[in-house]
Amino acid sequence: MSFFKNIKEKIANIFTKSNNIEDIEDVLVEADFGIELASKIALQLKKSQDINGDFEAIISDILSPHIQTINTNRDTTVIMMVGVNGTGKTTTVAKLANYFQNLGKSVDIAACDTFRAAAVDQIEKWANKLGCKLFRGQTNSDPASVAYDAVTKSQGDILIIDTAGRMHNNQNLMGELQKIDRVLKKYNPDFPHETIITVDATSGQNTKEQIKAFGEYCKLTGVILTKMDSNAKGGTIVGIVDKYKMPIYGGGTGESFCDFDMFDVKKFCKIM
Ligand SMILES: Nc1nc2c(ncn2[C@@H]2O[C@H](COP(=O)(O)OP(=O)(O)OP(=O)(O)O)[C@@H](O)[C@H]2O)c(=O)[nH]1
Ligand SMILES: [Mg+2]
Repeated sequence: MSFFKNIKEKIANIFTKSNNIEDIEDVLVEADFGIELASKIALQLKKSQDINGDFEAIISDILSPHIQTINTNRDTTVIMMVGVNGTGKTTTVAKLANYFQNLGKSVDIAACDTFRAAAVDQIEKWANKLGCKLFRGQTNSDPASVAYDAVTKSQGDILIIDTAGRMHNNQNLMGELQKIDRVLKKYNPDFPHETIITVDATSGQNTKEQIKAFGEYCKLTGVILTKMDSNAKGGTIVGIVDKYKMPIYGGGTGESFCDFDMFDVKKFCKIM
């Protein structure tokens, strides 16, 4: 089923019954578009003669300019994954590693979630499965020193840094993230080339708060949407892109390292 099929069906139903703009707005708000964007889209659809085509075009217009691929045409591309607890960072590290390996790139991983032994075990399993070199420290060691060690020793085409999940309103933990970022920049001012935030597609409007808060501590360069296979309602990513105009790099659709793709706007927006 397409990501937007449910919404389209609900909107089409309203059109056959009442054509009431407030009802359309309600469907979009319920689908996590956010009130402002929902009103804007509902107003545009009000005049529509072709609800399917027009809805698809509106979504496509918002997303298309921001759907991008990650540039890896450098000697070493350093990518740092950040995000709130459980949003899918570690799984996405594995997914990206697999994706880049399939493009013929060698990928190293830095296990900078040193807070939990289980976190290092989790990324180590992925690294072994994928044949990636892993840089790791002891449990509770300084994540910034693991990052520094990795960045000085990595010989991969790409180095992906996994970080611990943190609540965006926890200043201490956000400060530690800044420290990793600082240490990388000290080694090379261009590092990390990408700081990608994972957002859980089912988290709705809270994701905007997450992006705002993480963006205050490190320069976010893109978003990866995770858990698109679960009961995500579709609007989250549209709302984020509309508000922050940031690149969206792809989406996770399951728990395996294969369950990922860079966004294809046509496929993503197709509502029939
Ligand atoms: N269905 C589904 N599950 C996912 C997806 N991505 C991650 N998960 C699951 O979500 C849970 C959390 O994923 P992790 O990758 O450990 O998330 P994390 O952000 O690294 O978590 P912390 O390190 O604890 O902050 C795991 O059970 C994953 O298997 C996805 O795209 N779809
Ligand atoms: Mg993790």
